Amino acid sequence: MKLLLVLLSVYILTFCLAERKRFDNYRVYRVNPTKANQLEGLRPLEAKSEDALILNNLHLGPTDFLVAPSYDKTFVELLKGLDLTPELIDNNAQASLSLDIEPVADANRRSDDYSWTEYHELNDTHRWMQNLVGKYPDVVSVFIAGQSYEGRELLGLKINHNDGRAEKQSIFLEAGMHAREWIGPATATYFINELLTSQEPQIKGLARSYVWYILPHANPDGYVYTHLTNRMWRKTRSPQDKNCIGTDPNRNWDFHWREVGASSDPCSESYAGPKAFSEREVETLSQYLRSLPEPMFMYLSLHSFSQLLLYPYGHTSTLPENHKELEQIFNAAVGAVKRRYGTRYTGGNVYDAIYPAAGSSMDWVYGVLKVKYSFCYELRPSGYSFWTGFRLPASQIIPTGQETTDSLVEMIKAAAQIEGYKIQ
Ligand code: 0X9
Ligand code: ZN
Repeated sequence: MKLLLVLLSVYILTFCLAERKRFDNYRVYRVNPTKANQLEGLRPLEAKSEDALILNNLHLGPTDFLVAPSYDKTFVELLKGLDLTPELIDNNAQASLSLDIEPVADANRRSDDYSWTEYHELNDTHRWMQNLVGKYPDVVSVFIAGQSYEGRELLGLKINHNDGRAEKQSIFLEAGMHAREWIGPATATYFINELLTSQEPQIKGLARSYVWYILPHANPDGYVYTHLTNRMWRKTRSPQDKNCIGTDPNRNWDFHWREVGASSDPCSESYAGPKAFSEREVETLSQYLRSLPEPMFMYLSLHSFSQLLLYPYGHTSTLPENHKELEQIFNAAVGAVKRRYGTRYTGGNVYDAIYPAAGSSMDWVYGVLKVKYSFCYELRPSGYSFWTGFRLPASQIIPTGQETTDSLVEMIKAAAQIEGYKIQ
């Protein structure tokens, strides 16, 4: 029996290792296009993600490329033709990735043994949420916000203190839309834990004043893929034309879909999909959001990275109608995120603060569901190294969780104050 188990483990291990995409001798280059013709010259690379993966959205300004050794020469020559000089950021991507491989989950770990000192696999987090229902049966339930292409559930946690308050509004927090942005889901679960266990009066008040819906993994297939195969995966996992896989779920929402800052090339990292709501994750989540019984007070989306707080819109530089109020809330939230560790956030409306990007969840909820307070955090780290940015060390989960909780407390307080609602 023991031998069988050993053989089985060896088989599983070999299978997984064989499956994992490797980046041996791939180089990471930073390129800084400053002219429109340079940007257009780089555009064809969007369709060549196997050769030169663009690690952020192609736009004017520093952009990191993960380049296969077989394509290195062609890449450098292409840049030369565009009068661009690449900066070498990493000479061997695989060596860097190997350094931050997470410890293999311990099969003997107790099911209530969940921590914020490591990044968790999808099933771990789903199991943890299921267990919370047993621990707080009067307050907690799980909800299924939709399904993924590969048939996984979009499992979330609802927190509702049934204390007789009439007409509570909801706050929906979504994370993990982009698969490789691991700090988002980790911060979402940290925040769940705060809402359930904190003795801090402000947090207790927050937990009781709203009906909370928290969805740590809005793109579960992608997240699993970042654990098993390719740490740098961003999109969903649905097959598309040109033999490419996945759509950017944060470009797939039916609000000014594909108008700007979104690609029509299936191989691009910001592919908007063949049509709005083509992705099962996005379509089912949108239906779920529409179906919620309580009026939605606020929608929050956690991404990483760059330390930005963003509000609508992504498709235009025209500011949303209540931008003065959004700015007021923004100031409260950005002030609070700094309090504990001095973490500096900037931001504003997506279009100007980051880059044009149409079809995000935040914009759809604001524009279609008419939720007045819709925000997106681009969490730690700061800076624009897209190569290291998605690989925030696990030792930063707790500080990120703490400062984001500080920020959310002040953000919601500021929004509630505008509405004349008292959190208690
Ligand atoms: O490109 C994106 O989708 C977001 N940046 S990321 O590096 N996380 O991919 C920015 C888009 C604006 N964010 C939202 N509208 N939520
Ligand atoms: Zn993102």
